[in-house]
Amino acid sequence: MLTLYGNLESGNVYKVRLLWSFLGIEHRRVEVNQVTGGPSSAAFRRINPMGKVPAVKLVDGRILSESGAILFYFARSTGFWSPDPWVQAQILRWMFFEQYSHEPAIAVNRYIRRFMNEDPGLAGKLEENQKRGLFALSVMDQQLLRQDWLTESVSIADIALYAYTHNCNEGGFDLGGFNGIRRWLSRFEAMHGYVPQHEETSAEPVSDLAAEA
Ligand SMILES: N[C@@H](CCC(=O)N[C@@H](CS)C(=O)NCC(=O)O)C(=O)O
Repeated sequence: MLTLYGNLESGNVYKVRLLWSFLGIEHRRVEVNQVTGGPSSAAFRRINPMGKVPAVKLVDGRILSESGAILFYFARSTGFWSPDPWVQAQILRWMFFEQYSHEPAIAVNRYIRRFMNEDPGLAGKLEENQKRGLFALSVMDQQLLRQDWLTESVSIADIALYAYTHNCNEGGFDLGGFNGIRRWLSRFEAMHGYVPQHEETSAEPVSDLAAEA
């Protein structure tokens, strides 16, 4: 069975759990939590030298990390990817946008506000990320006012961007004025196989990473 290293709080891990849930792919999850430093531990770095979750152990023992690479690997022959090179490029375009313009502002502000007690030394960072995050949301909203999904049909780009958009209020972002995004969130959550972030999807969750490494 596939093994997923990560935790329920991580949006990057949630992307993989969402895709697998839509595709009906079973896995076991080994708890590795960024709030307690799990990804940078020596034990986890033996599994993923990049020191980040998610990471996936395939059934043949190979390890794959980086949420976008994992999404591609499991979606490549499904409807969440496309045989058309132009559409493939559009999917990648939104996924790269997520990694550079969306997640570093929106997910980071959520993390600061939820787990760092709004450290006053981070006020400037929160403010700068607020501007960058609102810009990223406005770019998504413009696209989603024109069409149902980020590309011509639902894809791993929607999964990648759903993960940190659906709970962006936790980072201080208000979706009140973003009608395109709000309708897209409802459409996404109505899909067969959708699972809320904190609902366990692992057949066999494991809490002891040391015993695994
Ligand atoms: N680009 C990576 C980012 C992964 C990432 O930042 N993961 C966080 C959890 S959401 C992490 O492992 N943080 C631990 C750390 O930075 O020490 C991906 O998309 O998978």
